[in-house]
Amino acid sequence: MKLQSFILPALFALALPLQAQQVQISPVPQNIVWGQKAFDKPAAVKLKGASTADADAVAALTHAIPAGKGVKVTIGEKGDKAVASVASKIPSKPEGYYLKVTPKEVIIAGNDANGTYYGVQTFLQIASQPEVMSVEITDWPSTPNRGVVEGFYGNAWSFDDRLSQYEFYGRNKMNTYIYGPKDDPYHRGKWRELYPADKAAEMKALNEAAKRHKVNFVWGIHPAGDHRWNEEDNQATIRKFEQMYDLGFRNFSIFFDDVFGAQADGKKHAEYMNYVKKNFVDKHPDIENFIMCPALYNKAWKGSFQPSYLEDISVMDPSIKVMWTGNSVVDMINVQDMEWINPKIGRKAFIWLNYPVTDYCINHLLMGPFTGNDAEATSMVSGFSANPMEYAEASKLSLFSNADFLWNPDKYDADRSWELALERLMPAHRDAFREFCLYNVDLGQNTHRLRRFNESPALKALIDKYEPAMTESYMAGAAKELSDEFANLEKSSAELLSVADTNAMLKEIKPWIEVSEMLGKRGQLVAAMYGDIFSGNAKGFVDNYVAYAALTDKASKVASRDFPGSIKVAYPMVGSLYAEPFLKRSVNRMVDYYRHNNDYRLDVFPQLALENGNYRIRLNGQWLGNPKAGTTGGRPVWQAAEDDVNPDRQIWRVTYDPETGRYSIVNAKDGRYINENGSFTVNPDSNPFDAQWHTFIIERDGDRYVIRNGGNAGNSFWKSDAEGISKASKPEEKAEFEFIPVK
Ligand code: 14T
Repeated sequence: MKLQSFILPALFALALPLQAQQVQISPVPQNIVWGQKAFDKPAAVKLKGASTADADAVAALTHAIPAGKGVKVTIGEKGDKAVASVASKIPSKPEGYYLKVTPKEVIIAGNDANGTYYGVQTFLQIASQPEVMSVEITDWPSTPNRGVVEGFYGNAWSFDDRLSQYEFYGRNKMNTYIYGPKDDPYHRGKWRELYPADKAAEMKALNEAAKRHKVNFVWGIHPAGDHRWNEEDNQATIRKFEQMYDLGFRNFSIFFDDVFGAQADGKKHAEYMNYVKKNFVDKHPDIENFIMCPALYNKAWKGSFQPSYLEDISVMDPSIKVMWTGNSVVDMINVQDMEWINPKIGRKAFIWLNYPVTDYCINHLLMGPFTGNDAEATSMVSGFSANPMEYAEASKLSLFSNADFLWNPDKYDADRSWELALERLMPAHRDAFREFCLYNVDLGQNTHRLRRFNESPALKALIDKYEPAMTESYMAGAAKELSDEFANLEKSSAELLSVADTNAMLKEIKPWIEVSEMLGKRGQLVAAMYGDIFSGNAKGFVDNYVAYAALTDKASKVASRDFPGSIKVAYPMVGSLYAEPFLKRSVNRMVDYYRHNNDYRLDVFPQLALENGNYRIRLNGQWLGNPKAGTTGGRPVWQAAEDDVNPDRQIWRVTYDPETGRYSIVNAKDGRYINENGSFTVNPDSNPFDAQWHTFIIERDGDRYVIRNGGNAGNSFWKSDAEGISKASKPEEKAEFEFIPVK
């Protein structure tokens, strides 16, 4: 490790001047040997073998570089006369190819049609440079079925989105597109109905486009919600599949995901699959893939389904592929996952990776490096498809690396692949786009608990370095470096916004870029406030605070997907892991300090509902008390009489945390915290002040107060129940408490 990191840079430094024109090829080829310059970027290619070679491969080549007088390119598949001289060099692997570039000629020889097509794609990457290098490549994919499953809930991709995807998959050597948009009625709700003529024509055109790019369009149906497991519904399935077959589809799937209870019957699913296999697939020998997504599609759910579910479906015809999302719904794939599932289903599972899908965290974009899947796991799958974001163009950043990973997992380097994806997808604004993406990697708190921690490493480093001392003193360096980082985010976002209307990807995610720009501005204001507070510049502090608060409010109102017919509205969240919490903490802290040390313009700050102190809490003339004080039992209860024996049992210490904006409520007698259920948390150590649980939002309503859970405990109001307090299920049930200060 040490040795390598010492020697490698030295080697590269020597090698670079000679090999300046080497192109980073993605996916990374299995074997590649570079030579010297071969020729200048070709303006045309003189083709040999074009009439026998795969027509899509020839079309892809001549679409990029026209046929004519130019560089000699020999093209074909194993067995073709044109490439007979290199036949022994063609790897005998599905979709493999041999590519040789010399000053004299170029040879592209596929082991099969896809191989030739992929050889062309590699050549086009090499030939994109002003000077084209000599090279010899033998290459093939390590994973068989590589691609995408359009399987998210939300607005389905448009026709044009999809056309652009297939072209992109072809270029990046992904060969599979599984069609399962949850919100296409003819896929799920109206699965029995045939596509009407206009929709059928669209589907046909999509399939044909996919084919041209060597993408298997797997047409899928989701009947499981209301299939009655009878002959009538079986036949409705066949009728629908026959319609799709007639339209040209040769790959099919059936989805049973997200159905539960009686509908999730493994025996019925297996019988149905075998029925369709026998009565449809077997009647058409040219059908390539038949895939199913089981109801139990991840290990975490095994306890919620029939214990025999996986065994029941394992009896399906062995040619049927079975999808699997891993250890849980949203999880990266490792060897242990595959070792667990494969024997259970008697075949290699087909991975449905729920990344970069965001239908469960719709306010976030996932633009970070594609990491976390084991290279070794790819040899244990029958296919691997990624479920993307409803933002088709933006998903390409992650899908680029998905393709790279699957083709050659051993050579996959997530960061290198990500950098290259940025360059390929946004060449004219790479640096700006990179800065934006760095702030859009985290998922926020979400039900599936996936987080990504590589948000804005530069900002994170500054926060770690400076924040602890920022409460103590002014450090000019800290203010400047923080301000510069946020200025860079603002500038980068502004650059992207200036071209957003003419760039398909930026247009799609424009609301996030707007929020990023505001985050950049807000960060600079906070850095300025930090200067103001230590120099005693009350006016500057107030002005900057007011600007900050206005921008924060404006950013919170930016919405995405609020077009007519859109399924849900998203409110873009950017920098949710480090940037936003840092700004919030800093501002809360500074405002708290300011409020205690100044009297100029205190009205601009949100008023604290309650000042720190001891209070009695009253409702309907009763007092909240702690009769079991000093034990670990009981709960806060309503008491008609004042506690004369031990008044502290009816006194509550209320403390505001400026960092989180939430209060803790602790009994004055025994120091037990009221928790999110309206009971006690016994041990204050397990309930640190900044805990997400057991701290509350208190709001004023006239001379009464309402209390809400905060953070991880959700946001339900408190209500009064027969005995004490508890969470309200509806806001209307909320109680309005009196807080009476105790001197
Ligand atoms: F079929 C599956 F493999 C699958 O992942 N199904 C859905 C998928 O369509 C969705 O995009 C994804 C991410 O939200 O998760 C699955 O949907 C769920 C997952 C849940 F945990 C739906 C409800 C859930 F409770």
